[in-house]
Formats: sequence, structure tokens, C-alpha cells
Amino acid sequence: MNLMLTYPRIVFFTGAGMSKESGVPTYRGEGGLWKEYRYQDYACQSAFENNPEAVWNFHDQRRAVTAACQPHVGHELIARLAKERQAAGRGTNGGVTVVTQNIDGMHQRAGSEIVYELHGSLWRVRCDSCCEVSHNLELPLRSRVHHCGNFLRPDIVWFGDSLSRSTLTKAVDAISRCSLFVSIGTSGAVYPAARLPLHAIESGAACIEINPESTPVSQHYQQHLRGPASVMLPQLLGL
Ligand code: BV8
Repeated sequence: MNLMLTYPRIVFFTGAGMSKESGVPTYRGEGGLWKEYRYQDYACQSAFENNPEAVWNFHDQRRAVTAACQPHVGHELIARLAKERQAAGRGTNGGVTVVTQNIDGMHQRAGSEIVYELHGSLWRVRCDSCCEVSHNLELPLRSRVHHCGNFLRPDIVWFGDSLSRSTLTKAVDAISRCSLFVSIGTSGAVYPAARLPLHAIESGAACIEINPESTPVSQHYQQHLRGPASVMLPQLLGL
């Protein structure tokens, strides 16, 4: 399959498994984050309101762990594919879009330029009183309090938070219009993200699932590459 030529528009839809080989913990597999921590205590709005310091201690630790990880060859290949297709005149960003549930920023660090982060980012903080959002790479966060006096909050979509309407709209548009949809490393356990692949399936895109395990939505995919992302993506790209 020559992804350089065959498909006009490609969406890579990624979950935590995409970053597993970079060393970023997944959520539900062995060693998964939610097996070690109760998100109710560290990663939801009520926990933040009850104990913002504990929530920031947890997220500062995740930022440190994630910053020490590197994008792997799979992240790099996706970024390189877009650049090479753009250079070959295949349109903006080569017609390649990344829609990720991940908050680790690995796709951007590998050079991907169109990345829709459905669940926010570890590398953005926001003040909900001033409606200000900013990028922040400090390790640890130097000040957890905004200049207005209120606590800064990780700009992450926690359980119970609504997703950004504009991000969701752009993601659905890209997925509905793509001719190839590649799902990588997601258990399909979290909504509404888990419903997004249906837009590709309903529009008749070629749908491929890269995951060592089958998932509740595996039957919707025409092709299953049962292995790790860093091995399956080079295979998919014919390298
Ligand atoms: C919302 C934030 C309105 C970051 C996360 C129906 C509709 C709408 C909402 C709901 C609904 N039903 C229930 C809900 C509520 C809830 C939900 O979905 N609950 C689930 C548990 C049933 N959804 C929400 O609250 C969402 N908000 O809809 O707002 C609303 C509000 C309330 C009630 C109704 C509506 C917000 C969801 C976002 C939550 N944020 N994280 C953080 O804190 O870290 S969840 C978390 O799960 C991450 O974001 C993660 O991305 C996401 C999905 O997990 P995966 O990425 O798939 O990772 P996982 O570990 O599960 O799986 C890894 C996979 O990789 C496995 O399949 C494994 O086999 C594979 N793998 C392993 N190694 C590799 C590999 N693959 C490739 N290569 C490898 N090497």
C-alpha cells in the first residue's frame, strides 16, 4: 500500500498505545495509569476544586515522566509522511491529519503540524476565571496560581468535562472526509472519542486498526495490524 499516492486524505487516530513504546504509560493495560491512581482523586474537576495542590503534584509528575520520553519511529513516520506528501503537491500538510486522544504532545514533538488534541494537553495550563490558556513546559510548574490569584488548571479534558466544540468539529470534519483512517493504540473505551471512527466507516473510508489486541470496535475495520505501533507503522508505510 503506497500511502504516498493512493489516498488523497489520511487521518491517524491515536490513543495511549501510540505512545506506549515512548515510555508514556497507557491508561488501562498492565501498568496503566488508572490502575495505579484513582482519576477521581487526581484527574477530575471535583478533585481539582477539593485539592488543587494534590492534582498539580500528580500532573507535575506526569509532565516530568512525559518530558523524559521521546517520540518513536511511528510518530516520526507520520510527521514525515505529511511533509513528503506536501512536498509532492498533495495539498496542505499533504492531506494528513492527526486526531489524538493523547495529551503527551509526542506527535508535535515528532514534527506533526495538524494535530487535534481531543482531550487537551499536559503542556497547556489555563485560568478558568480569566479564560486564559497558555503553553507551559516548566518542570515543575513554577507558579500554580495565575496572576489573578486563582489556581491554574491543567488544560486537560477530564472525565465529566465536555470536549472543545471547535476541536471536535475539526476532528469530525477531517475524519468524515478522509479516504484512509488509521486507528492506532486505542481501546475504544472513552466517549465521545470512541464514536469518531464511525464517521470514517460510514463515509466508506478504508479503515485500518493498529493494536496488539482486538477492541470493541475491531469488527468495523477492514484491516487489523496486530502488533506495536513502532513495528506496524513502518510496515503500513511500506518501509
Ligand atoms: C464528555 C484525560 C460530556 C487525560 C481522559 C457517552 C457519551 C459521552 C460521554 C460518556 C458516554 N458514556 C460515558 C461517558 C462519560 C465518559 C466516558 O467515556 N466514560 C467511559 C469510561 C465509559 N466520557 C467523558 O466524561 C468525556 N466527556 O463526554 O462530556 C459528558 C459528561 C458527563 C456525562 C456524559 C457526557 C471526557 C472523556 C475524556 C476523559 N479524559 N483522559 C488524562 O487525564 O490522562 S480518559 C483517557 O482515556 C485518555 O484520554 C485516553 O486517551 C482515553 C482513551 O484511552 P486510550 O487512549 O484508548 O488508552 P487505553 O489505555 O484505554 O488503551 C491503550 C490501547 O493501546 C489498548 O487497546 C492496547 O491494546 C493498545 N496498545 C498497547 N501497547 C501498544 C498498543 N497499541 C499500539 N502499540 C503499542 N505498543
